[in-house]
Amino acid sequence: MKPRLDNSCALVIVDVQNDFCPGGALAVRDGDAVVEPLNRCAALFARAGALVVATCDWHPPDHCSFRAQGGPWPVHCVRGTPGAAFHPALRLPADAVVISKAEGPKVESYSFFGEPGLEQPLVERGIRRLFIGGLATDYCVKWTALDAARRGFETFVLADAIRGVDAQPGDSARAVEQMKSAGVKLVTVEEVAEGVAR
Ligand code: VGL
Ligand code: ZN
Repeated sequence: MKPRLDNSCALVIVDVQNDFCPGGALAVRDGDAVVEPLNRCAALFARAGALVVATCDWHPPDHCSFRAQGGPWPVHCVRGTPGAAFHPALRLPADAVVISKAEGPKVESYSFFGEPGLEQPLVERGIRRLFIGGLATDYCVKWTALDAARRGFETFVLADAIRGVDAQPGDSARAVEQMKSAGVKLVTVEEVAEGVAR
C-alpha cells in the first residue's frame, strides 16, 4: 500500500503535546517516539504541497474531563501551560494549521471533527485523503480516524507514528482493529515516503 502524495492529501498530527509525553501529566508510554516519524512525514507533505494540520488538546482549568469535575483524567493540557505546548522537538511547516480542541469547560472532544466547521475547509481545498498520526491511539487518534472515515475521507493511520494510553491492557490494539473494521488503512511513514518518490 503506497498512497501517492499530492495536494488532495493532508497530514493530521494529533495532540503531540508535552502532557502526553514522558514526564507529562497524562503521559503515554513512549509518546515522544512519534515525534521523529511525524517530523519526517510533515517534511514530505510540505514538499508535496500538501496541507499539514496539528491539533492540540486545549482545556480550561475546570474542564469536565478532569477528576475534580467528575471526569476520568488527571488535569492535563490546560490552555497556555507548558504541558499544553507541542513537544519541543516537533517541527511543523511554517504554513501548518493549528487547531485547538475541547476548549469549552463542558465539551469533551477526542476527535478533530468534534469542533464544528473543520470539514468544509478541507473539502473546499480538494482534500480527500487524511493521514493521521500522534497521540493517543486509543482516544484522539482513534476518534479522529473513525470520524474521518465516516465522513468519506480516504483515511490512513501512520502505524509507526502513534502511541496509546492503554488504561486497560490491549486498548490500543483494539483501537487499531476498530479503525481497520471501519475501513481505515494502516501505513508506515516509510510507505508514505515511497509514495512521494514515484
Ligand atoms: C486525549 C485523553 C484526554 C488524547 C485527550 O489526545 O488522546 N486523551 N484528552
Ligand atoms: Zn484532554
